Amino acid sequence: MTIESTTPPVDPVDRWAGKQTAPLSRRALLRGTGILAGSVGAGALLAACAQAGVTSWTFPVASATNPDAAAVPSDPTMSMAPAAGASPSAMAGMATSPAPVGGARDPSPADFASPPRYHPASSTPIAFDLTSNDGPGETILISASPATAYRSMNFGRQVPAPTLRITEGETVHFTLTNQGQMPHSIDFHAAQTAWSTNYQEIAPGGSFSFAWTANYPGVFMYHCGAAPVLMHMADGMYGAIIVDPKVARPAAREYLLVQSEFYGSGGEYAKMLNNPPDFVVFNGQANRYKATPLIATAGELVRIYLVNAGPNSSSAFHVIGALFSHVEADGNPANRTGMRQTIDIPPGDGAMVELTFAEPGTYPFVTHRFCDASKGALGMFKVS
Ligand SMILES: [Cu+2]
Repeated sequence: MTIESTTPPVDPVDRWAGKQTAPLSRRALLRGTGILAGSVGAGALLAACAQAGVTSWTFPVASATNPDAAAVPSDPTMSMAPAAGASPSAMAGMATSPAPVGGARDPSPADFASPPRYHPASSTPIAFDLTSNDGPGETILISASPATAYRSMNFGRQVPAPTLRITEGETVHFTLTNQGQMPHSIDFHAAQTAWSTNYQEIAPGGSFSFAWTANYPGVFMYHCGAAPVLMHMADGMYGAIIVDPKVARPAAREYLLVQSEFYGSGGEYAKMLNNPPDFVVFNGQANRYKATPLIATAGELVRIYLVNAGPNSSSAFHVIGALFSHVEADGNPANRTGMRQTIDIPPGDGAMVELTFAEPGTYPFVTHRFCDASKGALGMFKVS
């Protein structure tokens, strides 16, 4: 159900037949929206280069005149390799505080891993408003050590985007306001609505609203679907939706982890196409919860909502030293199964796992695809 629009969506046929078959750089996108021509200094920021027929762009190293940009290490994976194999005792206290890098900010709030709380289903629509953002002010710190900045595109000026938690049967009244310099869109995996009606691109400065109802419980991804989708997703335009079942789950200590990949320093479409990523992260920053472990108590029920935003790699989620007592594929109680050790979450999917730590100690969590864990998809539970 479309409610209102201040700018008409881009024609869906143009969008896929045209833009999708010819990879677009940010430069091309900005030119298309008329931003480059009227933007002083934009040309200096966007240093385009052609590579194997695919255009990508990077931004220059930090300087006094361009504090938004930041240097990117030549091989950011090298200094992260020991994490997965180190002993728990050796890993405790290895935290490094994120240092400012050319104005880069933390990707998402410090408490992002603690999802919004369950609420009983209401007949009153849930308002969920997002802004879409891109451009020079959206540089985030995707790794604290080595300090690495990334020029993001995002919803709500954070990566991952704000979490939507609702209850099965509730209706969401959604508005996207595009504050960026290029078209953006929305795609709620929890919704059942026509792509051609509600998931179309919104021009810069425009806004668009529609309502949808969560008919199924689960853990879902949402993301921008503007072309090229790969770039908008790899640059940070994704978030999580938790749809609780009508009958509330038992009380537990709850966490949310969103796995995703980063390629280069932002907007590097050729790298996104070719793999592999430079960083694979939980909740927007490599090794974030090695620096600040998630806490739990031995014997209590711990529930983790998981989303793999990808855009390219599967997650093999595993907690070292623990077993999942129950798993729900897609986070749906209809898919509930018993004990599992490692669960596969393809890009664009979600899951829910429950576990109980047997005794106090430190328990790493990883994707058991260890090339990705070694690139930052590693965190710790500190269990008292
Ligand atoms: Cu977008």
